[in-house]
Amino acid sequence: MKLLVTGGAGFIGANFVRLTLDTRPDVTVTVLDLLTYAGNTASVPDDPRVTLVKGDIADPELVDSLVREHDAVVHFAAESHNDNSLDDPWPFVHTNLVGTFQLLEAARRHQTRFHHVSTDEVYGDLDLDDPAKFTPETPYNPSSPYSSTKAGSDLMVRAWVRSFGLQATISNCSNNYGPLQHVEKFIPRQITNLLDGVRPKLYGAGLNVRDWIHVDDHNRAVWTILERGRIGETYLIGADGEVDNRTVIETILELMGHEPTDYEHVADRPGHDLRYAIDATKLREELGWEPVYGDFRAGLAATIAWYRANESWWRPQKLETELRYQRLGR
Ligand code: NAD
Ligand code: TDX
Repeated sequence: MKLLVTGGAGFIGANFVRLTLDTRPDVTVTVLDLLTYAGNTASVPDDPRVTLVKGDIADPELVDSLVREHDAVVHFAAESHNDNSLDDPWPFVHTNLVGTFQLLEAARRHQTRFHHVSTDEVYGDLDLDDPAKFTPETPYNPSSPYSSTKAGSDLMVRAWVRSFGLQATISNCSNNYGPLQHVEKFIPRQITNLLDGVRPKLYGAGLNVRDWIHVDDHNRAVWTILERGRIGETYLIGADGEVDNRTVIETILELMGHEPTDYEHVADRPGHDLRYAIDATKLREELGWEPVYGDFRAGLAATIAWYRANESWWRPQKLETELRYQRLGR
């Protein structure tokens, strides 16, 4: 099988390529990635079964020629950081909407199996005491330029399935953690701050809840859906990992040998979503997927160990990232 993986030099896509090499000996992978600030060639395995093509998913000729040569597309490429989308929404419109459009058109022309990777943020947020979780029936209600462009891309995929018979599936996953995540994101930012002797930064009061899942559990679910998912269906991916941000920071501090209170409060994110929570019943019952990483604390400890051991991977991103946060006042 020849697989085209967009965004395969980013966090989740690169972990997906690694998992694929480890578990699918019959698959070869082409990574299509623009290598933006978030893409890293060091994340793409140096392996004869992997080819890296540097290019834009919004480039119609390039996308057409690549999709034509592959059996399936797994679409991870996106502008993915909420804080950046509040600063400058345009790259989000370009990549998440126009880029997804060009991929869908190519997949339509060549009748190529397509899996679209999306986020739980398309559903907006939940109150802290709401017993409900997001389900595939929850109405779309995105809050940020990031989540609104992801929502738009999901809706295009659904329309291309219905109008053109595109062989597509969609997954909406909760917050991922694990190795190879850019240091702009919450968990790696705090770990690498501490390694640099800088106090972790908590937005607002830190009561916001995220539903954490290990990146390998997400990617195993993507493979499950690619192989056994019903065409046209949306599957929510989550591992019942709800934790508030303050507890995450306190746990990181403790695991790294600091006082759990040794962090600072910084300005809150405008429009900050309060809580995300996924009901993954459909994925579990229909496709038999189960997460492997049950213990968030153990997963965090392993992630801390990875950042400690891989400073050469994250160091080149760190200064620029913190300068950007300084400008945003966070
Ligand atoms: P990331 O920012 O780490 O990686 C994105 C990759 O896409 C980068 O390698 C970047 O260079 C590439 N890219 C950006 N614009 C491109 C373009 N125009 N053409 C080609 N490549 C381009 O993101 P991530 O965290 O790995 O997220 C991957 C996908 O998973 C995204 O679609 C995101 O919405 C979704 N998702 C992420 C999370 C999470 O917690 N990180 C959770 C749920 C869903
Ligand atoms: O320094 C920080 N301090 C802080 O308190 C940062 C960077 C974040 N936060 C908070 C904001 C969020 O409540 O931590 C939480 C997680 O923040 P992010 O890592 O920026 O993730 P989030 O905004 O929840 O979105 C993530 O999950 C869903 C991914 O970035 C998205 O791509 C994915 O769709």
